[in-house]
Amino acid sequence: MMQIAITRQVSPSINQCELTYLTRDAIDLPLAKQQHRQYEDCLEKLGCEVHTLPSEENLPDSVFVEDAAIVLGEVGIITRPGVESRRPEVVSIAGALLPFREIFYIKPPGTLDGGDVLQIGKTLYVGNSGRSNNAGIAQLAELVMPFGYNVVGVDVYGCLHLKSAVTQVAHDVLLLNRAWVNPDVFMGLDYIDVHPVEPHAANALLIDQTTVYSTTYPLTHDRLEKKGIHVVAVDVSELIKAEGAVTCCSLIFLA
Ligand code: CIR
Repeated sequence: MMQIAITRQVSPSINQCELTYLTRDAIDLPLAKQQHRQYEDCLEKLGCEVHTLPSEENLPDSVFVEDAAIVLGEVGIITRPGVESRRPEVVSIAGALLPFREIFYIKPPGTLDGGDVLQIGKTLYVGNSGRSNNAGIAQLAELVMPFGYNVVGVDVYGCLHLKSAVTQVAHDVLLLNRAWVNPDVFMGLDYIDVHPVEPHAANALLIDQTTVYSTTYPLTHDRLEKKGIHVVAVDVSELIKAEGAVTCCSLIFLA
């Protein structure tokens, strides 16, 4: 079995990206591309076989491949993103997943962004965010039930996606911002709070025993290390301006 990471090169139109909670700040395209390549190198060093899709000129947010699909051990779910401008992104992602998984689709009126889905074992926590609606969450629950997954809807407030508010940093440890999500939802799991001056710091990407983490949040990084979390830092500052972070730039699964 190989660990596969699907990524996509940064779109030349990334400066037209969707923004919800951030104000627009010019993105340096060459630097964004360079940071993205370093992110891919990091995934490779951690043992992933990186499959990079070519950039999509007219899809500004298409580097954020996480939102287009949910890849479980048994099956792939192609999402229906909550914003119209991102819906065409799923076509090529479905093509990229087809060799590896049987594919199912979220259909109208459902909407779902992969950034709202946090998988912990056989539980899928799904953010009831501005992007994912009840119909989308219900469809997901029905699709994954035959494979033994339990879907738990989670309220998020004040941030884009569930995984802006909480991610996994070790087998039984989460990193979260409790202003954006209620920690009580995740019973039985331990958690680390982001540093109060770094509200956006809850997005981390756990690959095996290593947590890929943005250099933008040094105070929270410190907290992770003090708790014994093994952290590898990557600079994705230009992608953060597009309201993305480390989980959203890849789809990682075993095949
Ligand atoms: C958007 O608003 O959809 C993009 N600008 C950012 C998406 C980030 N995705 C993620 O965190 N999963």
